[in-house]
Parts: sequence; structure tokens; C-alpha cells
Amino acid sequence: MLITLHDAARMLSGADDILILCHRYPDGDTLGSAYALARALQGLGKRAAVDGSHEPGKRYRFLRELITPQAFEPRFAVSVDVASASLLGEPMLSRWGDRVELSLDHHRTGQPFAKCTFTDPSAAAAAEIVFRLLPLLGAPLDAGIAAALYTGVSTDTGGFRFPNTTPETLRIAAALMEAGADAARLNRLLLDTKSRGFLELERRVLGAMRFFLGGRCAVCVLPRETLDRCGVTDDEADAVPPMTRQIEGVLAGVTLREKENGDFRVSVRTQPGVDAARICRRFGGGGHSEAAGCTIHREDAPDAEEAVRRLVRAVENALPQDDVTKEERE
Ligand SMILES: [Mn+2]
Repeated sequence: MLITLHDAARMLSGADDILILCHRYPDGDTLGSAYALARALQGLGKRAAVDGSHEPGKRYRFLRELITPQAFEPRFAVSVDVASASLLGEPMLSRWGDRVELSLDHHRTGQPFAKCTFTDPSAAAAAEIVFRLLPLLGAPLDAGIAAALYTGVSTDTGGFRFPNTTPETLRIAAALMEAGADAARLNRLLLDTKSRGFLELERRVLGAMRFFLGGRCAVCVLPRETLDRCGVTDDEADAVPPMTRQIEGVLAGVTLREKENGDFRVSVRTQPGVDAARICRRFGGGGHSEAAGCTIHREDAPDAEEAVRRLVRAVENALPQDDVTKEERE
């Protein structure tokens, strides 16, 4: 059931022993939103904890210190930034998939799975929604909450550069700075720091990037062996997909990460006019119009080359029609 933000606030106000769930391969938005909400709820005298199927990356560890560890049996599960149950990942999907009371989200695609869902696709980040929720809960915005929410807003907008950034996003960021978020320090930590391992990965990625469809599609394949040898974490490797879109003439950048089980985790980044979510939906995924993801299973594509062929075909179908005919005329 779709509900209003006021309803969501009422549900949380009436609940206690609250477990906040992040999506798998957690990013700055799901983590920042979760820790901000947990800190706010603890500040209201409730017991609250954050959990997820995957460990947060190193750069997000500071968020843990914003809340007090509390042992309790959860009686109310709320997910943040999770568009579909499958995105909870395992083991959280089996444990909580059909018992989530409330979902706070900002994705346009996805399958509502919680008993009640509040979603606002105009929000650049789930953190914007948590920001708007705080006054409805009567929770004061302190410096810790502000830092966590800034983490969500800053990472989901690529440092306020992606087209999801709205005037409201910037107003919220300003309010977070006023409340004590150290924007320069957070931006450096979250967006401007890379490990030596990532530098090594970047070298290989740039050397191996390939172009299709007359340069309009860039493809990066990250084989398991490369990821393991460079020793980069999943959240560090998240910095690769945006690189594919930086090249002049590229309308869609596709990054394939080989998982331990041989499946490929695919990230698609596009220029305006090419719908990334539509490309990923063909493979059972989804996301935003300019950033989306899906998984290509080993059974469907025995090797990376087959997966690349299928993805390039999907990109081709998503290119603007006049663009395709122009190409054909040439
Ligand atoms: Mn998000």
C-alpha cells in the first residue's frame, strides 16, 4: 500500500525495537539514510539498529559510530532505498523479505514489497526523504544525523553533479551544512579518495575499455581475477561505472563485474535521452533513468563476451530512434 510521509511518521512514532534494512552492496545513500534514521529514533528514546546483507565499505564505517549498539529482538522492520525485496540480498531477503512494515524509497522502478511504502521519485536520494521525515517525527537534526544524510545526498548525486540534483537537493544540503555536516571533509572522504588497489584497477579498466555502436556505447568488463588481484572492495569498484559515461560521444556506459558464482553484476550509466532503467529491465533489473543495474546469470551468458553482446543489443534498442536512423543513412 502506498502511504504519505505523514503516515510513515505515524507508523514509526508508534513502533519500537526498530530494525532498519539497507540494500545489498550498500551505497552511501542506503547507509546514510539508515544511520540517520536510527540515530533520530534512538534520540527519541526508541531502540533501533541497522542491518544489511553486505558489510559497508571502509569509507562508510564512520556512520556506525553515530548510533549506540543495542541488542533487541526487532518488532518493526523498515527498509531505506530498497526498490524491490530481492535488493535486500541474502540473508536479509529470507529473514525479512515478507515482514518489512515500511519502505522509504525514491526509485521509479521496483516492486513494492513492504506492507506500506512511501516513495518519491523526485527525491535525488532516500536521504532527502529521511530529512523531510525528521520534523514529522519530532526528531531534532543534529550534526551526526546531518553528516549521515549528507553522505546519502552527496553520493547519490555524484557530488551534486548528476541530473537528479534539484534546487531542493541543494537546499537540503545547505540545511545539513548549517546543522553541522562538514561538507568538504565528507566529499573528500566519499568522492575524492581512492586506495592504491583502486588505482591499479583503474589502470586496467582504462586500458581495457571497449566501444560499440559507433562510439555511443562504452563497455568495461571487470573479471573476478582482476578484482581479487587489485584487492578492491565492492563499494570502491562502484566508482568504475561513472567513468564509462565520461567519454565524449558515449550515450551509454556498461560495466560488468564478475561475481564469485560466475554471474555478472551489470551497471548502466547513460546520458539524458537514453533510459538506463529500460535497458536493465530487459534483464530483470531496474533503477533510475540515468543509472541502473541488473544481473546477468551464468546460465544465460556462459562468458563475458556473450553478456556483452546481449547488453550492447539492449543499448542499441534504447538509443534515440533518430540517432539510429542517422547512423543507418551514413
Ligand atoms: Mn538512493
